[in-house]
Amino acid sequence: KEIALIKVPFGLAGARNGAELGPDELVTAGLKREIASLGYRLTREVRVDCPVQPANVPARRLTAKYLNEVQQVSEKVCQEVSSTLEEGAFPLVLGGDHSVAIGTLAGLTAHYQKLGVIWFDAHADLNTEDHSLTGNMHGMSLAAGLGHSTFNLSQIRGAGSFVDPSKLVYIGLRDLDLYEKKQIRAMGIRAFTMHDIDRLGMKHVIEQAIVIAGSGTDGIHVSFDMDCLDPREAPGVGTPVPGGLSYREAHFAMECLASSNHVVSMELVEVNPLLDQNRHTARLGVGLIASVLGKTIL
Ligand code: DIR
Ligand code: MN
Ligand code: MN
Ligand code: MN
Repeated sequence: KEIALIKVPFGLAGARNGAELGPDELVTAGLKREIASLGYRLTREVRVDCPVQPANVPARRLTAKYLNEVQQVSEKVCQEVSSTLEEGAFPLVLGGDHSVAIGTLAGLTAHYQKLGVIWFDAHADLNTEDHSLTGNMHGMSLAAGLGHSTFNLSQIRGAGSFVDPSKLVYIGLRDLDLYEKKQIRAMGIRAFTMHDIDRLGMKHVIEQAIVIAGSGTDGIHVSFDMDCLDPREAPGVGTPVPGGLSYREAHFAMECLASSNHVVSMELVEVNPLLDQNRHTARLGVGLIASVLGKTIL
């Protein structure tokens, strides 16, 4: 059992300052201790060099803010994820805002022909440069992964082919832009919204998600935006939305993923220490990573 820790302190594509502090906060909250106690060997630990806020922010409203910075970071993350997979280790990517997923997906698709993806999020992150209402690229990362935006995986050096929408599953959605709703329907993406979780229960939802993302694929990538959780559980996120996953729903989903043996990589993003209370969100993040890596109650 070998794991690589890829820390990506990048927050320019989020809605608020502070997500760039996420990787260090997760380590402070005990991440490496948890990983070690589960019997993993840390074979690589990198801190991707990320641009920080330039002194002069352009006044004109850009359709995709900090596009060049996102591209730079994506290429570095792609490289680290690729090398990790070549070495046979499990990539654990720590954000940063959710735009870091572009680089993760680039690296994963370089290695895996058929990648399953489970995207835990309150949001769909399907906006493009032309449709985003905010210009924040953390809301565009899956559009880039699917090849639906002008800026997409094909612009990342080293990336493979686009993510297959039929192997993608959402869990936790509850705040979508009109364009994103249309896209989900048009592509026929399996989306388990909070309504579906209320109706079906997390047991059914995660089992279905594992079937969709895990059968006929090379494995499942878990992309975990901490804002999928209810803000009472995880207040330290840039865009909290009421009515999210409970502590146990999230842990149960991670435990089921672990016992499926299909998970080939994970990223956990959007931990914002500046908005957190008593390190609650970071500690929950560490616990959820531990559950994916096989920690059980007994
Ligand atoms: C919104 C919010 N749909 C946007 N997206 C967020 O800015 O595109 N994604 N918060 O995590
Ligand atoms: Mn997200
Ligand atoms: Mn986000
Ligand atoms: Mn989100």
